[in-house]
Amino acid sequence: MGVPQLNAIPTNHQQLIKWIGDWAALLKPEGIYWCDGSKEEYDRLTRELIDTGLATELNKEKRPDSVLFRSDPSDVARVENNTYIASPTQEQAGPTNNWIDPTELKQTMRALYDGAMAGRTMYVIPFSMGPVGSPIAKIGVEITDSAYVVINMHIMTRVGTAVLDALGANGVYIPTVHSVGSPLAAGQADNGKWPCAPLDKKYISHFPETREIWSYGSGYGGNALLGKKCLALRIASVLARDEGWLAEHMLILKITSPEGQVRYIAGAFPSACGKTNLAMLIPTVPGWKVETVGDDIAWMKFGPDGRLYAINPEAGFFGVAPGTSEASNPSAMRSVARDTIFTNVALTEDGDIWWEGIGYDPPGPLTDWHGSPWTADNDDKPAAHPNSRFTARAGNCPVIADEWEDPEGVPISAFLFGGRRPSTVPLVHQAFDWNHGVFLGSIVGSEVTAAALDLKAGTVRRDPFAMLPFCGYHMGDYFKHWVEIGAEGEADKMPKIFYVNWFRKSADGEWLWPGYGENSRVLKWVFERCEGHGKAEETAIGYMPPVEAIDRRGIEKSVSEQVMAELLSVDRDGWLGEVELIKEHFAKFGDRLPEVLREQLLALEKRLKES
Ligand code: O2Y
Ligand code: MN
Repeated sequence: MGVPQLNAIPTNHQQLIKWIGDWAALLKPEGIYWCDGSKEEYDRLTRELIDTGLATELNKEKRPDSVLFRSDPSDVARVENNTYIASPTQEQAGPTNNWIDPTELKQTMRALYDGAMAGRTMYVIPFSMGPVGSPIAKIGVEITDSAYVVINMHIMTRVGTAVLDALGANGVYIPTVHSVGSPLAAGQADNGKWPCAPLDKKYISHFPETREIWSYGSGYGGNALLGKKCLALRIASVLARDEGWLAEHMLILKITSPEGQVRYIAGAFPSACGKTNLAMLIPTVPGWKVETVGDDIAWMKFGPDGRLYAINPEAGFFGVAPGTSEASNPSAMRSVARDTIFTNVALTEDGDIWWEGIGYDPPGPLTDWHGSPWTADNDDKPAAHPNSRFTARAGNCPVIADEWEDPEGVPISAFLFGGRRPSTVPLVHQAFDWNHGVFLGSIVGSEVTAAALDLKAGTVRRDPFAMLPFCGYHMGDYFKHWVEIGAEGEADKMPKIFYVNWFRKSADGEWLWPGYGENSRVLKWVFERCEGHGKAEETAIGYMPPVEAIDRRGIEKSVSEQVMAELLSVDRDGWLGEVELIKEHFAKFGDRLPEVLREQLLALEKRLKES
């Protein structure tokens, strides 16, 4: 006997209906429910999650229409070691991805999926990455046994009937399968406990050739909301390579000058470098305005005028809570004032949320992310998990740009790359041309602290284009794709490329640059360079602003002329050391490293030696 349909099948797409039926036969859920994306559906599922004890309803006065979830301690972040790019050969996945033979991986996972949804509902989520019907958008369908995933997908993507209408009877969709990997025996229930499988049974698998995503064992974030990192980056990067566009780990911001001139800038930064803060920055330079188009992912295609147009494929923000405050990001604080799903933050006695770095002391005893009592004396253990999150609607962001849902996208004038570099890398420098910019993207990295990872303090962890965990194929071929995109475009219509570093420190370990809203001073120079009138000097590493070209009005005391000169100096010896590190980094890509990048490195070395 087939699995019961809990509601009417809302599509004539026979291949999709068959695909759902085939998976239901393997997963053996109690019933199949097709999501319509309505508010009624969101409210009903949220109510069920509250009633079963998995979610806590927050104080309606303080945090309307918002809930808090606490995940299992084994399920608190993306699991990079359990994330696979299962292309036919290991060479196709390249040296930066975990690889398992796709046939073997599918066999292992099919065994895990057999009966995995017992006692649970199988939700079918039709979703669009990007405004429904946009020429840049893509449709996906996620099967999941997690109502938490459904409500998060409601916020992070466009879900439901409109998507099925756009798909029609024969449209193309990306099939994605997710199970928390915790089947229920007859009469058994979760009883408020977050369902997931142990770490060694978690699999986040991508099959680039067949454009499939199979996820098992985790209910958290990027492992489970399959539209985000899995589809919009890992699988989309493969589609972009094959179809001639770009799928990037980039924020998109709109900047308006006091004269009303508008430019759009996209920026790639490794995770935990303040991307959401930069996307929502409040400029300190008088008269300038910054608005948000996206905070994490950009999809870009050439428009009819030969410029690159970007959409934000997402509809919400899955932001890190700790450190978000009125001081660091007031717009994010407004975005989470209502309609928000919080995961793993702390709960106050009066039913509101709290996290480390929220900008005020805990208002009293808390319940921590484990669900245990917490007081300020427990400060050796954080009350909120360091990777605790908010899922907030982009439409609730007070600085969301009017055109954030424009199906045609916005024309990009500049790309920013950056990482955390306490030394060597200046506040800002500009690539000489596109290929030099690709070189800058290919060497993005952050210095790691002693505690992080298994690396020596001071080691630079390279994260090319901030895509290290997100590129669905060989990174050397990805560099080649960037070179080819540049060759396809007309030089004067392509975005100008910049490398920024907000994290430079002095010899005594003090931050040299105040960051946050003050970064608008650098954005202003970037804007002026795009307009063709920003002052710049040619140096061995690229074009750089002379000290007076960065507007310091109002911060002349905290960032003196001398400090500015240090921030904008070329550390010749540091860069010569960097060249040796880049050689080691490039060696990993063997003969798949484009010759152009090898030439860029040699040219940099030559310029430095001659300087
Ligand atoms: O840990 C997770 O599952 C989320 S990771 C994430 C979420 C939002 C935006 N970016 C990231 C990231 O790791 O780059
Ligand atoms: Mn990200």
